[in-house]
Amino acid sequence: MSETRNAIQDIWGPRTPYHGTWPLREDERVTATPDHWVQSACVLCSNGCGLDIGVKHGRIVGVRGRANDRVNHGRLGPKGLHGWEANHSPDRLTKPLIRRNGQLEEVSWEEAMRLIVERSQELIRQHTASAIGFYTSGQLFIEEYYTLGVLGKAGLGTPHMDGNTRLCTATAGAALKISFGTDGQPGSYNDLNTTEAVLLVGHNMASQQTVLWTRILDRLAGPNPPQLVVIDPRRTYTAEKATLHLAPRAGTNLAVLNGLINLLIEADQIDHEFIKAHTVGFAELRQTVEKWTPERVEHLTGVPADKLLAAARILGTSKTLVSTALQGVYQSMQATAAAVQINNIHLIRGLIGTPGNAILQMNGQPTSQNTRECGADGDLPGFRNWDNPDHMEELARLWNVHPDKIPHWAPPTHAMQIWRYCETGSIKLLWIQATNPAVSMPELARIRRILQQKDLLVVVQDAFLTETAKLADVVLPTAIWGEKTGTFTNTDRTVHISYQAINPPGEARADFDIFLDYARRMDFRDKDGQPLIKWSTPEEAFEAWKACSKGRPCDYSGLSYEKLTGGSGIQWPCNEQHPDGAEHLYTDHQFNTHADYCETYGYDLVTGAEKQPEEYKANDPKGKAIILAADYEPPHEEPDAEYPLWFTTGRVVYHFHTRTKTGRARALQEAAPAGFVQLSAEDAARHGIAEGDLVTVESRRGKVTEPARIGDIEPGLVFMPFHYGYWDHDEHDKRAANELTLTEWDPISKQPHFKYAAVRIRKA
Ligand SMILES: Nc1nc2c(c(=O)[nH]1)N[C@H]1C(S)=C(S)[C@@H](COP(=O)(O)OP(=O)(O)OC[C@H]3O[C@@H](n4cnc5c(=O)[nH]c(N)nc54)[C@H](O)[C@@H]3O)O[C@H]1N2
Ligand SMILES: Nc1nc2c(c(=O)[nH]1)N[C@H]1C(S)=C(S)[C@@H](COP(=O)(O)OP(=O)(O)OC[C@H]3O[C@@H](n4cnc5c(=O)[nH]c(N)nc54)[C@H](O)[C@@H]3O)O[C@H]1N2
Ligand code: SF4
Ligand SMILES: [Mo]
Repeated sequence: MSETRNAIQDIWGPRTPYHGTWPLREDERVTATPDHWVQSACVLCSNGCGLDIGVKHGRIVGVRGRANDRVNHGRLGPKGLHGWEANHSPDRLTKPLIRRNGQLEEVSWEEAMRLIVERSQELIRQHTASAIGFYTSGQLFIEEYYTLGVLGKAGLGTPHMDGNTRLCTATAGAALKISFGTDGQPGSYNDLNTTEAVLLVGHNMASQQTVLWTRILDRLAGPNPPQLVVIDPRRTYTAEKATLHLAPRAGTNLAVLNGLINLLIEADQIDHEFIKAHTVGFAELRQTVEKWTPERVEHLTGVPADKLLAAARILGTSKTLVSTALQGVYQSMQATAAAVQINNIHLIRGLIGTPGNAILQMNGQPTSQNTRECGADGDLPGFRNWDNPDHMEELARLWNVHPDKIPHWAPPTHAMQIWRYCETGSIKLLWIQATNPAVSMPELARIRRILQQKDLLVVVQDAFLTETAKLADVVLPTAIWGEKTGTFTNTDRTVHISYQAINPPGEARADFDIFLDYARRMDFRDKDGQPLIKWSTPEEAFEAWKACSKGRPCDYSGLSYEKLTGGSGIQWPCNEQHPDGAEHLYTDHQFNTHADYCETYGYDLVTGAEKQPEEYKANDPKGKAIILAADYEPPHEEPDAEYPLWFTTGRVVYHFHTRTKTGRARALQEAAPAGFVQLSAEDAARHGIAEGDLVTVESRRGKVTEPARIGDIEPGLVFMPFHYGYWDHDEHDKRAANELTLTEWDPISKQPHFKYAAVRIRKA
């Protein structure tokens, strides 16, 4: 056993003040000396740190950061250094399972696949392919999503395919599309090296992207440190380092952001020339934010007027700015409307497309960018527009099918609606891959009920017998990271290759091979009677995806497995014009809003109503960015006499989601073995609760009991991490935060609201 640091105690590692270059720091943790190293990247958050997997006698024995990678320069965080232990957990699934007489029994792959294929064919005969739904992930590889996207859209022709990315980064995609015409992050992580100010909204970067945070820590320790504005109702690790921490009431982001924009306009700290030459919609923004005076913002959000003024001064006077948003925005009220206001701050200040300026509408999951790019969520591959007949024809040509085969008569079904269709019985086969909705979806009692519905065949494709798999009718055991080859893309568009290092256990198979097997057995054909899916290896699938992405913003055509091997990850677009990738999009301030190129014709930000193509074309922004304003609306559920407290949920640094991996890595699980209820000293005192006392938290939908953790949170607000399901716990003792959350979603991105609900508490 050797490690370059104990990352459990020392989360971020030693400071090396930033003076213009990144000193080498090759973080490593191995339990034995590897016989060889295999190139990969970390899949335990969206940062996508480059790493090598150490292998000895066919087992993973550790990892080390890749010093030459542009993302992390060798650095790794606690999850990256420890998470791989889950690969060798003794409770990995090794055989397919089918439910018989109420019990899951081991069967052969032949039997399991035959059951899925026979049911699919029967449903298509009786009801059309619309009786089949896919709920996929933000944790597979490009090659897998693309294969899935093609077989779902051009093979089956079902509109019901989305990912858990709906819970994660649907709002990031929506906000980028609305402002700039298509998805795609305008800036880069490297902008943090020089920026004068950083705005983090609802994003606990110190905990959730620990390696990215070390860049900020090193800037703070160096000359010319950036000013840091953090907007979060809790005093997080991130907020602790802030120049200015604004702690608004849950669900009020839009009021705070409108207040900030109002102050920027009032102080005339805006770029009139840029606004005129490169944007549309400014007048309406000015009108909408006008009434959000600091006093009004303070009254509604609890953010003191002088703090708002101070924050606006930072945002208005710094010559460069990096802004990020994450779940405190995306999973809260008016998610897309608020995320778009962050884009608007950059647009009215003209801070985009140049070094030091970045908007990071953050991703969360390691490969959620690719779910969106490949159209395995409610999007079409290559950021194409389902409402644009030319885009549909392009896809049909690529896949050699008739355009009408590809569902596009309405927007693709979003995940919340897919679950609703399962509930009402119109979807009769739900195929779940690499996600654990029995812990991660809101309102778990409802989700368990749906999963157990008699006329719904539930297929779960996972490496572990999760809470969801336990309720499935068919369980397919899969290979995971390290056991299969593929590529994926992080938040700042950096594409990495991850090679297979070891064999999967038992009969577990790569998701890629399962999809190919299904496509073969279903005998999907193109227009000429040839097999629809013309690839059989990940590299061939990558080549097919390159062709599909060519000419679109996420252009991969200049990449190859060979080019991705040996050095650093590479950013898209990578093509003839940008042979080594591009740090910034929109360097010429021409945005992707042309009617024939854009991914959406837009929405009303408050109601979510979709705009008609004719309406968009009549006012074609032709490359100008779109400034869209929105006024504040109150949350769907607010505290009242019965449930007097706000409830919010999120993460801790040591665990990833439902802990299927981090709960099986010894040091991570020991560092955070159980859930907790975080509440303010005032609320604790009022209820006679002391640190560590068991607290019962109850909403209209359920109740859970966990120990109290007091402090670092606004009075009136209760926080729980959502990591703790019951796979390693008493089955009957339901303890997940999502027992309490509500089934509501953003009108535009359709992302569910995990960040507010009304609850009451008592000492248990
Ligand atoms: N350690 C760890 N890292 C992870 C993950 C993990 O599970 N564990 N998951 C990855 C994934 S998939 C994701 S999506 C990201 C998520 O990363 P984050 O978004 O940073 O994580 P959260 O803790 O869900 O939420 C962030 C903050 O939102 C705040 N918040 C709650 N309500 C509001 C509100 O109304 N307004 C504002 N401004 N803030 C609010 C919470 O207090 C919380 O600190 O992390 C990624 N990285
Ligand atoms: N209350 C509350 N709920 C939330 C959130 C919140 O902040 N608060 N955040 C939401 C967000 S942002 C997210 S991203 C979701 C995450 O929620 P989930 O997606 O449910 O979380 P994971 O635990 O990452 O589940 C991934 C599953 O995929 C399996 N897996 C890993 N690799 C592979 C693979 O290669 N192939 C296959 N087939 N399986 C694999 C793992 O074993 C695991 O069971 O939770 C959401 N739910
Ligand atoms: S920051 Fe994210 S990608 Fe990097 S090592 Fe940590 S978990 Fe892995
Ligand atoms: Mo996420």
